Amino acid sequence: MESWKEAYRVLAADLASRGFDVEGIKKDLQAQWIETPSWGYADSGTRFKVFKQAGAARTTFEKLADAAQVHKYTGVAPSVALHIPWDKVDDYAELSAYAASLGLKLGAINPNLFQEDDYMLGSLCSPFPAVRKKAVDHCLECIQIAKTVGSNNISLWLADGTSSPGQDSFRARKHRLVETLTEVYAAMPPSMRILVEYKFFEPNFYSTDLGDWGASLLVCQKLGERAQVLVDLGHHALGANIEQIVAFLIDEGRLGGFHFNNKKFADDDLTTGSINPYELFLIYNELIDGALDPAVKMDVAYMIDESVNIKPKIESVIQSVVNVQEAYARALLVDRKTLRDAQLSGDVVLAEETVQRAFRADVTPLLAQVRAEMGLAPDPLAAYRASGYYQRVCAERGKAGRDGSGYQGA
Ligand code: RM4
Ligand code: MN
Ligand code: MN
Repeated sequence: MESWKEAYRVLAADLASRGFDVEGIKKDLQAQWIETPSWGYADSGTRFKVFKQAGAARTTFEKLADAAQVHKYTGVAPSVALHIPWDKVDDYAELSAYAASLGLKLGAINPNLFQEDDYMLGSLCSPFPAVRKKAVDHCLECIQIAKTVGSNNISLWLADGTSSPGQDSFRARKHRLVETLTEVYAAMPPSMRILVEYKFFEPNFYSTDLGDWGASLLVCQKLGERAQVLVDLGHHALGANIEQIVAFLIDEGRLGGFHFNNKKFADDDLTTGSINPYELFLIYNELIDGALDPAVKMDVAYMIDESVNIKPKIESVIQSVVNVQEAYARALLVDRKTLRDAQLSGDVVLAEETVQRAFRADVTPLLAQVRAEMGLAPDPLAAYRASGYYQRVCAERGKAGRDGSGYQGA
């Protein structure tokens, strides 16, 4: 018998004896849905250098083929987010049909409003009416694309801000933003929503028009119910309590989605869970707490937003998906009754221990069992590595390059 099976038997027996519904936990884990980013499969880098990798996807079609590998081995990554114009194609219906042929759906459409000269002073907040119109038109084009590919999420990150004190009026920019986004919002069909991301700095370093969750929430509240806040884990100052922000947004019915990644310093876009898995777990702890509250309405899009610069891209995305699964699995093992009783009796130590006990659990055998029941191999990364896909695409797409074990020579 494979060793994880015995470990699973012991874990399941322990959980059942502590009153957990093991079958329910497995169902929750099987229903998990983590969207991966098209841009995670293509070459990317820093402002210093892009190290081109053999095997990196060169076209949107290749990005989808790679995303399909992540779904094939994890079973929980069935959709792919697109960035327009990075993923511009002539025929979106054809792209959508190709995705379907791979067992994928096209997910959030991200309008790119930060790479043209016209946007030097901003896009939706620009002082120039013609530039604002151009930015609105691009968002409207993205709404059309979303309709064509059957996606219900427009995911907006705004690079707008100012670089020098006095450059522009903060309040005028705020008014322009609400005005332009009102036009965008009005063009969305009732099934569609806009996810409004925030980030505290960069590319502007004096002010950012959507700099924190408060600014995003405020704008969403002005737009309407189908405007919700998107939390990118890299977009906060060091030390910010992201799980509390998540809890507040859940409570207001305005948590629209996540961009999962991890940071050491700022918007580092590292593999999710690679730096601070405890934070990711505590976020899932709040998500489950919200999901269990009948007074709360939640519809959250779980997406990865990473820039895979050094590691082989598909492997890095698989690592992220698995780390997100692990965080969710651990958070499902929090003894909620003990936690609540400890909180209400002021037993701070027991409350913390209850949370930490779940975090310390080894959920590998539980996830292996979940995968086995989905007809998957117990270890997605090992199964992907054994498949030979990477070697195949390296041969097809480029010169000899890297594999997981190091540089192979040019
Ligand atoms: C931003 C933000 C957006 C991403 C762009 C490229 O920092 O995270 O979500 O689309 O980068
Ligand atoms: Mn993001
Ligand atoms: Mn970012």
